[in-house]
Amino acid sequence: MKIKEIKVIVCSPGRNFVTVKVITDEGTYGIGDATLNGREMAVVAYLEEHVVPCLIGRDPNEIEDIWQYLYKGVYWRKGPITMASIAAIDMALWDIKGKIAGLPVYQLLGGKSRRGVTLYAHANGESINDTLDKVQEHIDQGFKAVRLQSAIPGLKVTYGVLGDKKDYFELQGNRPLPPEEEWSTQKYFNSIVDLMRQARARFGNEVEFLHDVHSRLTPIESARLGKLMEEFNLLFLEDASIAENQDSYKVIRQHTTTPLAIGETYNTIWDCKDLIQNQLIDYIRVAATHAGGITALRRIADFASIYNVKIAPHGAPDLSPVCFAAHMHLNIWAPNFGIQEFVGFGNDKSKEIFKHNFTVENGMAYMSEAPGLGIEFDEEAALKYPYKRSYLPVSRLEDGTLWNW
Ligand code: EZ4
Ligand code: CO
Repeated sequence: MKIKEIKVIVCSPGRNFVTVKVITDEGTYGIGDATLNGREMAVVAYLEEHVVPCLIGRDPNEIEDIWQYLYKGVYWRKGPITMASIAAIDMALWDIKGKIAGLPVYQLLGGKSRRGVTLYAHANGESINDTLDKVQEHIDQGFKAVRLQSAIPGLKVTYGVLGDKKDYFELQGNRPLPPEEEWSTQKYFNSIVDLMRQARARFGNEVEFLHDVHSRLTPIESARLGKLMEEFNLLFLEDASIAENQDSYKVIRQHTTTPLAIGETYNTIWDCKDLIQNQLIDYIRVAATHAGGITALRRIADFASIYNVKIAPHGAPDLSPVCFAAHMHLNIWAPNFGIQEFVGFGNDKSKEIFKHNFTVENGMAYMSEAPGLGIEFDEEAALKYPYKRSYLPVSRLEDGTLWNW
C-alpha cells in the first residue's frame, strides 16, 4: 500500500479549521487536524511545500517511522507549525490503520480503560450572576464539572468573554486584525474570589469547578491565587503562569495544594518534561493537534503516568472535531486520563462538514465501534465556507504595556 495523494483543506464554519486527507493507492483514506489558530496558512504552506512531496509513494502503515522522519529528519525540530503538520499526518495514518484493521484507534492503543470520557463544560459570563446561570444550565444538562470565567469589572474586555459577539472576528470589529483587551491583576484578584465564593454558595460542594487564568499572572501571584482558591476546592487551576522557564512552577507548587494544569500551547514532550518529572503539575493539557498527533500524545501520557500526572487535553472551539476524535481515543485508553475540556460539537455548518457518532450524556462522552478515528469529513461542504483571517486577542495593562500570556 502506498500514499497516493494528500489534500490540505481549509474551511471556516465559524472557526478556521485545517484538515488533511491522506489517500492511499488502494482507496482507503484517513483524516487529520492541523489547525493552528491565527497561523493556519503557515501550516498549510509547510504541509504543501515540505511534507506532502516527501510522503507520496510511502507506506502509510509505517506511522512511527514517518513520525520520526518528519520530526528528526528535518533538522529543524519542534515548533508549533512543524508539530501541527506532523500531527495531522499522524492522525490520518492512525485513521487509515484503524480502517484497514476494522478497529477503532483506541483498540490499537491497547483498548478501553473506562466506559466513557468525563467532560468539563465552559461557563463564561459578563457578570458573576451571568456565569452562575450558565453553570446552572450545564448542571441541568448533566455536567459534573464546569470551568468558570467571568468578565472583570473595570476592564474593557476580558479574555474568553465575548459578550454579545459571536467570535473573535466580530470582537475585532470584523477586521482581520487581533482585538485588544485589558488586564489588571489587582482587579482580577478582587473578582475571582467573589466568583468562586458565590459559586460554592449557590451550587454546594458536589460539582467540580475549574478556572483558566490564561497565563496572566507571575509565579508569585499564581502562588497567592492558588492559596486563595484552596477553600473552593478546584479540580484544577489552568495556565496560572507561563512556564517557558519550567522551574518557575516550583514557586507556585511550594505554596499551594490547588491542583495545577498547563500545556495547551506545548508542542513536544520537551516543553513539559521538567514540569512532569518534578511533579510540579497535576494535569498536562497538550493537544494532539499541537504536539505531534496521537503518536506523540501517547508518549507524553505514558511518561506522565509514572509521575502521577494525568492528561486533560485542550478542547477549545478552535480545535477541530477531528482533534476531539483523536482525544476521545487517547482518553478512553490512557490509564492516567483526567478530564476532557468540551465546548460542544460546533454549529450546524461544522456538523455538516464533520460527521461522527460521538454522544454526550450526563457530562460524559461515548464513542461507537466505528473503525479508525470514527469521524468523516465532507470536502464539498467544507468548500462552501472559506478561510476567514482571525486572531486571538492581544492583552495590555491599563497603561498600555503588552501583557500577553
Ligand atoms: O485560549 O483555544 O482552555 N482553553 C483556552 C482557549 C485558548 C484558545 C487558543 O487558541 O485557553 O480559549
Ligand atoms: Co486554556
